Amino acid sequence: MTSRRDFLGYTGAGAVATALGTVTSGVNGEEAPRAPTAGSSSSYRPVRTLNGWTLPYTMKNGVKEFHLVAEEVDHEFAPGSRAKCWGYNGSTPGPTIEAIEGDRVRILVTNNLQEHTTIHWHGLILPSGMDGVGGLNQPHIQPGETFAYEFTLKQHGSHMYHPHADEMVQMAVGMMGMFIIHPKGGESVPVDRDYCFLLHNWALHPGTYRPDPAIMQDFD
Ligand SMILES: [Cu+2]
Repeated sequence: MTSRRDFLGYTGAGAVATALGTVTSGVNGEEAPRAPTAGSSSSYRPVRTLNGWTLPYTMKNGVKEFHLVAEEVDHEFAPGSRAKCWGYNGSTPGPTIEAIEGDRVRILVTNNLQEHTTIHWHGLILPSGMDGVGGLNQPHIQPGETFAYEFTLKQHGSHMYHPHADEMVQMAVGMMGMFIIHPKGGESVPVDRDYCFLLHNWALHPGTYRPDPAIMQDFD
């Protein structure tokens, strides 16, 4: 697995475009490193999600608590080009979750869709019951329900989250987001700016208002 630190080392100051890309730039950023918070062991420079945003959290007894809401979103790809997609908290991709290696996180997931869902924390080392595969290590989150995921971050890196429930449909229509975990003790090289973005393959046919999930048949 490529760690976040390794990834920064590979890319240096150059531009990079991958599904989970991070870009560093030589330009002096205006954003100050974030001060340490209770329960966190280091400061970090907040990542900027291109065409996206970072999910706020609240501290609850040393746990960073986030709240994702799975729901339909009216997404505008370009001026005048809109579609009915699915995402989280009103956007696709969903908001970026940002934390520090060693943090204890609780992520409440409310399902406002009309079918069941889950969230799988792709690539994260965690207890099986938190891995988010519906019907395997947890019951599906039914419409109207909220499920609490809670685990300690045992690694750092640029990761993503997505459902493991009706996967081909739910991912094809936009259900995914990024999960950035900063290294405990800071980056090994100074970072002026830190960007992340998520690429996705959409199929929006003329005369339709919903993305075509069948396009995912070709994804591998
Ligand atoms: Cu995955």
